[in-house]
Amino acid sequence: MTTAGLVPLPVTAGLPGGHGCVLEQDTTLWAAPGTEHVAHWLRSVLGAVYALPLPPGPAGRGVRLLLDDALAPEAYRLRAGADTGVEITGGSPAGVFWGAQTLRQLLGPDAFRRAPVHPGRAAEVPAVRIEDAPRFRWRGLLLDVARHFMPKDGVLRIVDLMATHKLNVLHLHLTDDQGWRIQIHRHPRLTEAGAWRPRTKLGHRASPLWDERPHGGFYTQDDLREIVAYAAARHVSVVPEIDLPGHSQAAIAAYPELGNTDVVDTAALGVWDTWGISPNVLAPTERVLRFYEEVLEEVLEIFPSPFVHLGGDECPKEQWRASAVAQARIRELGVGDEDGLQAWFMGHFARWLAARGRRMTGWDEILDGGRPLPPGVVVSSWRGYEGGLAAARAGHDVVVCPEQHVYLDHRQAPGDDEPVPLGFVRTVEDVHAFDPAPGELAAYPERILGAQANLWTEVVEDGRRADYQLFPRLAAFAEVVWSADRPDFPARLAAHLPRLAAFGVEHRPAAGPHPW
Ligand code: TNX
Repeated sequence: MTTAGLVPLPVTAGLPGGHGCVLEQDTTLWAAPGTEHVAHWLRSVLGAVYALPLPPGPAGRGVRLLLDDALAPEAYRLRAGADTGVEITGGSPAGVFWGAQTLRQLLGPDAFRRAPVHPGRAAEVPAVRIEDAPRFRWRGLLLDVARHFMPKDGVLRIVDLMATHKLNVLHLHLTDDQGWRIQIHRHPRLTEAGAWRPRTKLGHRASPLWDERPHGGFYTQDDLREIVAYAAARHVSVVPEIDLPGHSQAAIAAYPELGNTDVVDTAALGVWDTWGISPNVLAPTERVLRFYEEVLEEVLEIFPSPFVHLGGDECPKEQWRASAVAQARIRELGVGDEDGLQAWFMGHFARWLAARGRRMTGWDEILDGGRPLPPGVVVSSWRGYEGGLAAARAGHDVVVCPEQHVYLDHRQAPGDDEPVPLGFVRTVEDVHAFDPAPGELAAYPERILGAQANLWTEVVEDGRRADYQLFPRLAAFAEVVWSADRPDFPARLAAHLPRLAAFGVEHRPAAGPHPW
């Protein structure tokens, strides 16, 4: 084996023979300007587990972090040996950081712990020569923190696990019918009222696993700034999602005037206590547009991401059909019908974001009705690949995330003994076989930003269950988006699971489900 069980697999990895490199108390670390944060990361991780200080030293020996702009930005080269020490050269600081992730994997499972279990055990890097670069530039994970809130520490831990797997986009689904999780100073009731829901009803899928408990929580703006900064130091960018005009009952519960007040008594609505899609959607009025512009102004201050996701999915149109206000709007705007009204709604925010230098991203329903999207809009293709193909044909960038393949809330084996026997069966092997660009989509490589695995959390109530649903499938997914060729995955995964276990991940065991 030439690859030391690396996941994701590098483009080329060779063991040239000869002795490896032992990192010792006096091993120095030299960081080219711009890569100091990688040095800091290495010191904190390896310092904790091997008590290695890695003091700054000369450029000629020890561990060296270098830049070479002849390499692609996220590419890196890693060389280690008794004579060479460890040299990581990146096309940019991101490349150096991904090389540092590979270095940690080469050290073995203990490198994933937070304190030494065998004090004095040497940190030994095998002799290797690795050349590596990612297949896609958008290597994403969606975390739905709306259906079940994930406390800040849990999110930071997920960012660490993403970095370990060289994933680089965290899509935070911050709002939904069942909860609003981002503090907005201008509209404080969004979290004062919208972040808390009463006992959830069993909803449409009767199972003891559907929580039936009151639930809530939200991030302050400083919490989110901290998450953004923590992720940025790990070359993960955070894309916020504010879902509209559907999936908005929590906002309407906080501010009833956002809803279709001529057809429902929105003042009587609470945060939705049922899974599925609420019929209570935003009213298509100027007042609602202004409200959300005010929300987004605060969102843009927190999240520097060039992409801002505004949902656009699953917006039931019954209330707009029944509402005199909405119907008058359709006539006044000349948009034809309710689909046209939704296109107007999303188009307004796409242009609003573009005027502020950001690009709107939306679920593939933003293509429904066949009206052209404003330039620069990105489509998340989740209902299979069709939306992605239509978007690519129309000249739009695409993030591929079909529910049939990469919805990690769905079960990972057949049988009733999975903790959550929901949805399509997607085994770790299925995820590893996922093709982000099948058929005609392959003809538009320049339009495919990459792919994303989505963890929706109706049935994922806490971090333990998130671990179980994510792993090891997220490792398989990460390899799909990083590595064009990926032979011998089972053997490498077997070497990788002990790393996850040492980190403290309660992954699904290879032998079968946990008995809960
Ligand atoms: C579909 S993906 C949804 C989510 C659910 C998920 C459950 C998308 C745009 N909508 O709201 O949580 O299925 O698997």
